[in-house]
Amino acid sequence: MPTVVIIGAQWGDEGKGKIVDFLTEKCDYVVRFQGGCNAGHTVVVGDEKYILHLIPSGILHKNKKCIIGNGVVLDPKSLLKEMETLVSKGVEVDNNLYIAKHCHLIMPYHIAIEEQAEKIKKIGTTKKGIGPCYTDKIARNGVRMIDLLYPEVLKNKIQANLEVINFLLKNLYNAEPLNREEIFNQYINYGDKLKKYIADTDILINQAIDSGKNVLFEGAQGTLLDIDHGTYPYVTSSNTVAGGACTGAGVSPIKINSIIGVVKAYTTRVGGGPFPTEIKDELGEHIRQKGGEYGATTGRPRRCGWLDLVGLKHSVRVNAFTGIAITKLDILDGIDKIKVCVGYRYGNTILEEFPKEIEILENCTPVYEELPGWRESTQGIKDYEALPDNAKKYLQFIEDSLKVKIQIISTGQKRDEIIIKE
Ligand code: 2SA
Ligand code: GDP
Ligand code: MG
Repeated sequence: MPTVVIIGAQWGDEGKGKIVDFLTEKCDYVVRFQGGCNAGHTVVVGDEKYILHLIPSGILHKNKKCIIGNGVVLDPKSLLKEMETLVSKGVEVDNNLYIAKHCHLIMPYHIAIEEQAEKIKKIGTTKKGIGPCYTDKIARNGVRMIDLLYPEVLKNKIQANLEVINFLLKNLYNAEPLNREEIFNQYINYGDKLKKYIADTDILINQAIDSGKNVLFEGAQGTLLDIDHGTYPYVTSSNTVAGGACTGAGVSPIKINSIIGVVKAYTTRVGGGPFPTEIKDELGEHIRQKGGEYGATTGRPRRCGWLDLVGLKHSVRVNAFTGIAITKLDILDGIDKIKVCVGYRYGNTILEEFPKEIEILENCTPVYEELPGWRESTQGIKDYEALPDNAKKYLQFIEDSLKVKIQIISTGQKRDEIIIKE
């Protein structure tokens, strides 16, 4: 604190939601800065499970301000549904939520285009329209939150965009064109419902930082899914790395104090793309079942594998983590021998750095070190000293390899199943 960025160090689903919720206690503001409702951040409080998609995971705490920053792509329909679900569970979503005037909106045509594009180029996206929305943003065709309050602007943008999209849908994909009026009316209606939340969030966040408030930036997806630094083209369409917090919220890098990388004790990936340490036998299935490794947004089974230090070293470099939070250590309980990937074998060479070429990554096989597992349960342990010796050795091995301090160890889904090690 006072400003901390939380980043997924692998391919997402590391347990960022749990860590953000835990750290929110000490924060005043929680800010999402990239991605959209593709994210699924799970927080378990008591017996209640919440899955946050667009709303920052800090929302479950009273008197904290939650901000959807300009770097987010926002689907108003999805946001309204999420707000409704939270309110129905007794969570306050009112004047504690702010939405950037200049965040871009996911439109029905983004989802329609992605639906078709995925049939041809199988990335394994969440089909939430994320890529096509960022495409429009970069091509300067985007519809932004504030446009909902200016009907003429909104109408013109929808009309111009639909001319192209409907041409593509009809002639390229042989799919149904979309109705301009319908979309316009729908989005004007969203504007009515959401206008009270629209704000100059960059001003709000900077004022908060300058007046000494604690601000937490909540990353979505993970470093290896970053549009620039991930396993392109099998990535999401935003900057998931720590630098994304600056552009996606309007905050200078000199105002960031710490960056915590969230590292799952093993690796998972959902969607297509290379995954050198994937475990394809029954042990992979065991981890999937025990770890509940199913997409928090789509329900898709996640691919499971061993910890990959080559990918993590890349992640440490591009983010400069000041600390690490290890999650889901408990899922490894009872596994006899735990493998850790320390290099990649590619032809006759051993690679120590994560390759940029997808074709190389696809043909790498992992070089493993094997560490002894532990029989005891670590679930719910709150005191570092109470961990089994071999669990401590595993953590030490990770810390020594990555040269970053492990500050937090999560040992269960619940808020208080956590070890603070500083
Ligand atoms: P997209 O939809 O354009 O962002 O998809 C591009 C790739 O990014 C991956 N991606 C994710 N990976 C892990 N978790 C995500 N959130 C959900 C979750 C995913 C789900 O929490 O489980 O429910 O399936 C997420 N969002 C995007 C995606 O799988 C593609 O590989
Ligand atoms: P996120 O996208 O990074 O927030 O992660 P997800 O919510 O998609 O997936 C992480 C899953 O692991 C969720 O079901 C969490 O409740 C769960 N989880 C987080 N930390 C732990 C932990 O230490 N142990 C166990 N067993 N589950 C955890
Ligand atoms: Mg997730």
